[in-house]
Amino acid sequence: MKMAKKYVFPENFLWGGATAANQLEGATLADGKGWTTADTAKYEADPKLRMQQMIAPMTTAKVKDALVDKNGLYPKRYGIDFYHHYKDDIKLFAEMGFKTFRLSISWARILPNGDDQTPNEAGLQFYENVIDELLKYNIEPLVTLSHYEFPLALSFKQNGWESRKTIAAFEHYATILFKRFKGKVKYWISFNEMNIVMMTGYLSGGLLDDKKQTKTSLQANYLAMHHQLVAAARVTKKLHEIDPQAQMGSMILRLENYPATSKPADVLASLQSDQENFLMMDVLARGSYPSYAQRLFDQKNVAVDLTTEDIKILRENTCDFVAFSYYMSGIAGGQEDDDEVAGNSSLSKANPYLEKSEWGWQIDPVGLRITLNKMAERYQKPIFIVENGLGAHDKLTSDNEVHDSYRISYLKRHIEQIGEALKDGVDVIGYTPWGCIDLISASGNEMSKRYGFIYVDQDDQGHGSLKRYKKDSFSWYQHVIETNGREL
Ligand code: BGP
Repeated sequence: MKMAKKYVFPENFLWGGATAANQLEGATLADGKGWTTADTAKYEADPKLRMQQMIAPMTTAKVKDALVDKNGLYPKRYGIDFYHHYKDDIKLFAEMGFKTFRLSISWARILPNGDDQTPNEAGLQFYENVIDELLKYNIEPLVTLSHYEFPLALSFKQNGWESRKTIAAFEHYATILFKRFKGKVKYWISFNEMNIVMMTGYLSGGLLDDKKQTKTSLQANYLAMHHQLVAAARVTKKLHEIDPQAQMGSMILRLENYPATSKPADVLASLQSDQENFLMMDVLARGSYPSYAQRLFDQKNVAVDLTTEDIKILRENTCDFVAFSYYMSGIAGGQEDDDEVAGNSSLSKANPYLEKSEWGWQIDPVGLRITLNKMAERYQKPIFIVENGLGAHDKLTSDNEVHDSYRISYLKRHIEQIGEALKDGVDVIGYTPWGCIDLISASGNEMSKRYGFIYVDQDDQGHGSLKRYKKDSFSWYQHVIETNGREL
């Protein structure tokens, strides 16, 4: 192993890995869990079909038949059966030396209809078992309350987060968890990539009539955004009341969009792309809508129902740390008639200085350092990098090995930049690469797009032994953690 130059990772730096319930657990309807939007995302592209298939009663055999293929397997988004493998999987995380593990809780395992008064004990017990197993190895659980899923019954009842009533339902759900896991879970995240609710209206917003980018749906998406913001602040308040030692983080998907050229209009486009990207974090980390928000809403022809009480709750309950996912950078501006289009960002433009992943995501480690510095200045709060990584087609050899040097190279270059950001004075508290064990891809690539240090034998159709194998990156990451980032 080549000695790398010394970095400055703090002794208590939280190295680990990240996952989400609906991409990991499997056991879709086990032990009383209700349907979620993620379980039915197969139909997202065709709302009419979704409505036909999913209208209540949703747990009838007919609906189940529609969702289960002829081999009895759920066709997609149903995980790698962590539900039944969690002990073995956590043992592997511990072997790698994880200090933290990011998981999400499926709301519908706790409250099958989203707003039941009494929780489903079996669901709570499952997460308690997982959390206890992590603590057994001194691994800090980092728990996301809502990661790309929503109880389907509540979508039908009140169109998900478009309804203000969903705030109270979410607060009730979160309160149950805070009480149960008090003293056990120190780090919480309210919503995964909350700034993406504009694009994932159905999946994370629970919006049944999300028609994407149409005028009507955009309005619903912005209402969903505002209600999630208020809900995030409310649960922050609740958490601090119930467990003062615990911390609540807010999380966004971070995309650095560089100006296409040094033309002022392109630089402005890049600035405006940042504003749109940071909007929700600005509210939750600074306590109020930023100065640019109104103009943005006017341009999009949307409005939010901000009340006096919302203003107060947002102001008094800012998040404890800021968190983000980072995979790539993009380009803003560069259009022909740039005066007219300034403010739009174009992700389709390629950056000639960067290579791309197999999925066309532009690999940009320095962009991570830039983002860390920007967020440090903007928020002045501890920063947690809760997703990063390379999705790739991995190949299991006949000796059950996976030679993923490309993944090691990607992660090494990003960790180097975290080291540089630490030297810049940025308070980075942890790093949890995405999909530390192979799981279902969120963008519909099933199992083909893998991120893990651990290979899982399952194909896109859900067939396979589900056996776990260590990839080359497993021992590499183990060494990184062991040397606290000094040897990469
Ligand atoms: C993030 C999501 C994750 C995850 C990751 C990788 O946006 O929070 O859930 O899946 O992206 O995306 P993909 O699986 O599409 O490669």
